[in-house]
Amino acid sequence: MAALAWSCGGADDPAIDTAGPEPPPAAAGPAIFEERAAGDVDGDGWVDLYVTNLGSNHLWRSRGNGRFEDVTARAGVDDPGWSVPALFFDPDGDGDLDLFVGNYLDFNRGTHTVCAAAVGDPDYCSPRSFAPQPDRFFRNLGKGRFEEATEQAGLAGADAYTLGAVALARPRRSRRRRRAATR
Ligand SMILES: [Ca+2]
Ligand SMILES: [Ca+2]
Ligand SMILES: [Ca+2]
Repeated sequence: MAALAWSCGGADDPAIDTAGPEPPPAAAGPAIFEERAAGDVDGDGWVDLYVTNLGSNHLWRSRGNGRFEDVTARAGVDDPGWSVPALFFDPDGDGDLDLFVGNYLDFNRGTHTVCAAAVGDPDYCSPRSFAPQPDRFFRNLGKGRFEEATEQAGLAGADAYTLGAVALARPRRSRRRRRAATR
């Protein structure tokens, strides 16, 4: 199964207001689109799409006719925090794409504050003014259903200001090479 992820957002993203120190939408309100990852999570041959947000993320399942349906709740892959990178990959090698979601920091209308620039004007606060949010790992149980396995993956407690992620795959050795290596 193929997987793909790429970045966007930032000052060039029309969805992001960079005109002043206005707070972002509340977590329950309209979300700021951050990134997306693409991969066939249910093995039906059609590439599905995971979109991260400041607020709820969304898994869009391709119906195969150019239309998508929101299966986030059914799949169990939402995250309410400020999610930025997302990766589909298969670290357990079972053929089903698992999902990593990286979270940035705890920034919403409730935690928003205005800081002062060096000249005294109101400005955005440094990222270090906010607490980092934990990353999440979701294991694909098959047919597009997931369970959170952050702790089992060894990622629990690794809070960081995550803005990017890369998955490195180790080539699988052939059965003959594995037998040779154990002799
Ligand atoms: Ca699919
Ligand atoms: Ca989120
Ligand atoms: Ca897997």
